[in-house]
Amino acid sequence: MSGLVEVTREGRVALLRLNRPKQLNALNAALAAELVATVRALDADTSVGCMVVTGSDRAFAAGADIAEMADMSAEAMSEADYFGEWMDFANARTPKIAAVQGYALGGGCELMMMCDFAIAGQGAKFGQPEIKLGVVAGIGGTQRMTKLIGRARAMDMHLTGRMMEAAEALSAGLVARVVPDDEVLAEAMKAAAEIAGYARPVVRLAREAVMRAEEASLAEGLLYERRLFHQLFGTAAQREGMAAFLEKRPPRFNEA
Ligand code: CO8
Repeated sequence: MSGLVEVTREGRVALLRLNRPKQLNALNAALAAELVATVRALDADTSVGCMVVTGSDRAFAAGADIAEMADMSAEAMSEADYFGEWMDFANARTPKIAAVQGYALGGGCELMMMCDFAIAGQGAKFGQPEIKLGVVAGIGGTQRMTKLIGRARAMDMHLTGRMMEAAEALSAGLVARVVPDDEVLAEAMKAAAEIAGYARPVVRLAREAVMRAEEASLAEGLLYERRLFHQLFGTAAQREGMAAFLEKRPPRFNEA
């Protein structure tokens, strides 16, 4: 690991900080590989209940590294399956919260959307400016943004390449919460600690069920959710959670 992603732990929460601040955390192949490998390892670690992904004050990430990509050919892109490994980031079963300050552009906005939800600062700016570079989004921007904010708004973003301010991103549904810039990380860590305090297998199923809504028909999704609900009865988490409520005490999960 070359330090392009700094990892720190606070209890059951892992904080991942992108560490190319001078390049506004532009995502080059080395950073991408390190971030994906880090997430794979943390996802397999049963002592991790939630991850927070963040950048610097100026930028969450200003996109894929333009200098690195500029001279590449289609053949080289395809041969390297450039950014193909991001699927493992998106599919990690441990929840990931994006804590966003400053720019989240291009691949940076896509990275944010690969997290399960985002908490942004009031000064954050979002965009898919690839059109200005003569390309289109490449790690899910046209797909995930359209699911999140609808076709009209996604078209506006991808066809004009304009930036969206935090207040608009909140009302559009691109981010879950907007807080003052200097409170972003604390707010994200607090939410992550809350999630990590719940039963890990149940958190994973809840995440999976919500993600299923993007793929399945309503009838299939409802059935899937109901079956999960049924199957949780008799598990340690359900026994503890419901007993704690009835005994008027806080539940104790993840203590084994
Ligand atoms: N790539 C490389 N370097 C970058 C990037 C980037 N995306 N963004 C910023 N930098 C560098 C700048 O070159 C500059 O470096 P230097 O100091 O050596 O000149 C440094 O970061 C600081 O940037 P600026 O001086 O430009 O700072 P400003 O405050 O003036 O501007 C902006 C900030 C508006 C964010 C501006 O830097 C900018 O427009 N950046 C590019 C944003 C962009 O176009 N992003 C999309 C990139 S394409 C993409 O993400 C496609 C993803 C899909 C790929 C999938 C492949 C399969």
